[in-house]
Amino acid sequence: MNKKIMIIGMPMDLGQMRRGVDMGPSAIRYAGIVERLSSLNYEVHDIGDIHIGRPEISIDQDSKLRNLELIAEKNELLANEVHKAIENGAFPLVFGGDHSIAIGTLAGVSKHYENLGVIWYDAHGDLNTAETSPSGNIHGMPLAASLGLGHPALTQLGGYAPKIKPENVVIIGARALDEGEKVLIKEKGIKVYTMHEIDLIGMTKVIEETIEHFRGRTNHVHLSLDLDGLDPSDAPGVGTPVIGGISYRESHLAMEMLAEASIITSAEFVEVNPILDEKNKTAIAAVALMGSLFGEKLL
Ligand code: 5AB
Ligand code: MN
Ligand code: MN
Ligand code: MN
Repeated sequence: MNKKIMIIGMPMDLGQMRRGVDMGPSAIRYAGIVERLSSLNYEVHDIGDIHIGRPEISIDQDSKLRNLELIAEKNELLANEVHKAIENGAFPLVFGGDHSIAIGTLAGVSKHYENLGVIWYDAHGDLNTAETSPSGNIHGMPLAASLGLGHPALTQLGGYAPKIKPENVVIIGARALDEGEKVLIKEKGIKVYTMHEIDLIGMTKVIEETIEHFRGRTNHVHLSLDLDGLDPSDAPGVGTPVIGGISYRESHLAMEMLAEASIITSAEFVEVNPILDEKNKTAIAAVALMGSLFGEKLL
């Protein structure tokens, strides 16, 4: 794996309605991420946070999307930093913020690769558009937007669309898909491991198959890890918890196998909300998972 890591904080909470997720980057730093990665002999550069400020929240009158323009504008800033990190030969590691930040991360990453793979580790599909969204919350739309589906302010971020192709996406941990998302998954033939498959064949096989799916297709895979992919008992500090999730141990195994295969070339850890958390448990879990993703061994 790339020995240089660029940490980028994206303290944006505009993609949903529960305040506090803007403190995610602080919570992850407080849980010791820089020390953890440095001890694994990485050259870690923390560029700090993208400036979000305290903008007035607004609803786009045409689309009913909450904070559409702001999210697009702030994500342009993130895309630029992610792009710069890759240009500088570093692994971009982004901390959210709600999952709407993935629109910016992917705009920055996919510019560099013809066939970027994406692992979407999440309880949700994040495949809504303005038409299918039950909430108007943009954190439920980043995967659709990156596939080129949805409002142009989101899909055209960075000046090009789509960022990724449906055959290069693997969703892991899904258990709360909206009807419109299910239709889209079938229509586009997106590979999804719901909790049903994880229970049935086990995380080992799920990750083996995922790695196999990307082999020959791409050498660059982005990991977009929403902490609500984990079970709320292991990661309570998230805005949209769903019971029956992936365990802490299964998640470690997944990260270790991905590290072993060394296919991940960029990552983001999102939806950590310290206000909803129990003694920073969720940020601590995120840091431990990043340790495994970057090659930490038990022995
Ligand atoms: B998250 C829901 N599908 O669109 C919607 O946490 C929830 O980034 C979205 O995965 C959850 O509002 C978004 C009901
Ligand atoms: Mn998500
Ligand atoms: Mn989610
Ligand atoms: Mn959420």
